[in-house]
Amino acid sequence: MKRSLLIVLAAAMALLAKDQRSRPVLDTARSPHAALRGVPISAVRFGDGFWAPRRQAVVDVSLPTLLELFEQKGIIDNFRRLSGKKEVRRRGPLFTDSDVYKWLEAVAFVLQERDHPALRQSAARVIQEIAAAQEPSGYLNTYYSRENRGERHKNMRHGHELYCLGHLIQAGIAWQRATGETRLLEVGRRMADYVDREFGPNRRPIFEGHPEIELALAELYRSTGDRKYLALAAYLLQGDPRNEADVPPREFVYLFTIKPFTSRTRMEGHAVRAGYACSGAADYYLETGEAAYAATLQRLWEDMTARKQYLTGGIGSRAQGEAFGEPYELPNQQAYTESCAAISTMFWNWRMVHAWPEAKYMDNFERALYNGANAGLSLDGRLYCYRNPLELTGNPEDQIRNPWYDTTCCPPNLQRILASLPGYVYSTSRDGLWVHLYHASRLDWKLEDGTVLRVDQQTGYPWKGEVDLTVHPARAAAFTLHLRIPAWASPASVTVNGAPWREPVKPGAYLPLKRTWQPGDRVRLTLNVAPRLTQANPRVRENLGKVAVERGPLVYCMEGLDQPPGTHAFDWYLRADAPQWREAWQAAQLGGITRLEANAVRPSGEPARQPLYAAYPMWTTAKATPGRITLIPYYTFANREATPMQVWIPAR
Ligand code: FUB
Ligand code: ZN
Repeated sequence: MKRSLLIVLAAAMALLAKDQRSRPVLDTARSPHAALRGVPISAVRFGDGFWAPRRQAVVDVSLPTLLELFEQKGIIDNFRRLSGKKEVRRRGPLFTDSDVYKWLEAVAFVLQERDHPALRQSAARVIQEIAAAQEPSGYLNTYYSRENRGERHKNMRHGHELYCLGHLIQAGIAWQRATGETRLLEVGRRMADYVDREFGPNRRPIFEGHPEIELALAELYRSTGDRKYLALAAYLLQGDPRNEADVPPREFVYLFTIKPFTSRTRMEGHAVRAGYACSGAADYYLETGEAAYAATLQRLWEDMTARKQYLTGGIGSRAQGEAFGEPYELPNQQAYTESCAAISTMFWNWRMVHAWPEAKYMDNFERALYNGANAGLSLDGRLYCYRNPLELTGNPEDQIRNPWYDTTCCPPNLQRILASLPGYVYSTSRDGLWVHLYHASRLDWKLEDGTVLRVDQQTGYPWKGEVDLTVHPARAAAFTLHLRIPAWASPASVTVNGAPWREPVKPGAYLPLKRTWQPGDRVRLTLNVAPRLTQANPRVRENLGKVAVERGPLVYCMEGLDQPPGTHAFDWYLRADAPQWREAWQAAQLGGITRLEANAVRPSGEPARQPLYAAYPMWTTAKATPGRITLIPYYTFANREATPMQVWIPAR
């Protein structure tokens, strides 16, 4: 080929790659019912701050070690045996392919931010193994092949076949957006085409017991423009009556999409499945605006947040079925609260805020981000929680953090959410820019009218409540800067170029700063991050008479090893009437935290020496010894040694 032609080709490829890198995590640019559009990961550069060490641990430790474990456990070999590169038995549960795809998606998000040659090369090798394992028909699943080939599409309720495909498609899209390469996406697309060809309303029925593919198909539609993928998502969300024959009634609860999604009236069944189903349904709404979807989504969101969600943003109270419980059934020690379930609420909230830009969705997102999901990854990036309970007895056998789980869905899910975090800070709308999250960062992007815009955020959030934003449009421009004022941040104030903003600053809403912005204009947002006490609805029986401590977006907990020597964490009653907080920045503790101390009392005596039951009053705070208790952010629990932990503390 002529040199000039090669140069033109290379330039065209570079342009295409650049175009892909400018696509956000959720690409609603052409979604007719989206009020907001995402901003690509590549446009937001995080500086030092709360998320920097967490995200660095993902890149340096978590991603490489998980790949090593995939190799050790034979999870990548599962692909090699299909391509004939290795003659080994298949290992792991039937959904292990999805974990590899999620890992790839996380790597792709890292690369969307900046190149990382070692991770890129590792991922490229894994992609080769995956592509080589695909059948000519397009079918690809390492479990339902060879000796299990006859099981294909027969175990639709629990088989995870389309669930795996969903993760493959998402990885393919993220990889294309990171590198411009379409190889992985083509693998996913071929399998999606195979499913579309073989199954559907006028063909064979199909069903996926674990929703996930719906989100992927919606994004595949956005990515390719081919509407058949959205139609397939709609078909799966609507359910096919042919699938309902011989489903035991209790499974209807569990299988969130076996009946039409719009027939759901409450959050129930397996929490991750429900959270993903709602996310996929919100995607479908963003594309179609169907009123029945809007009504169902809002009803379910209300049910979750008013009755079934933990203070940490976690969902799923029961181990049995990894499921939601009854309204207000929110036990602390038994809380199942799978990391993936908290993450599913983040996907859902992100879609909801793009449809209906209300602060409550990103408040809820932020709650799960800083607490329920954040707790899932150890500070060193090597260990993961599958469950994130709100109370632990301190029994070392609990093994709450582990490097590996047979069902290792949570580790790569945590990786992909942290790797993609810059993509969740901003959105645009026709009238301007939306600031959802606060973190030291630089945005280099453009408004929807084409105005080139840079925004610098300087902040020590969430430890500190001040956020300084400097707005640099290329030239003076009239637009609205919408700032999320979290519901907890009372009082909050805003100044622009040093002058108080003219309208009231309402917590729990986006504050629209509408004006003509000059390059260099300064906004200072001040959020009250003083420690606060939170009470649960009295119907949450387990939390009666207890309080939780929050500071900014962070939920706090007590760990036994921080409490006065010789006392048990569970014996203390927080002086809710006069806590007399002391806040201390501890740079060397738990990766750097603001530690809290509060007044508390401890009834005299030793519960371990009391009978199990005795005449009232056996244990009261009437005669009590005062003391000071110590609290640390919940996400740091169980990072030192096995010790009792509690979020909800008896109050006096
Ligand atoms: O079903 C396999 C995995 O288990 C999924 O990723 C999660 O929902 C978890 O519950
Ligand atoms: Zn999980």
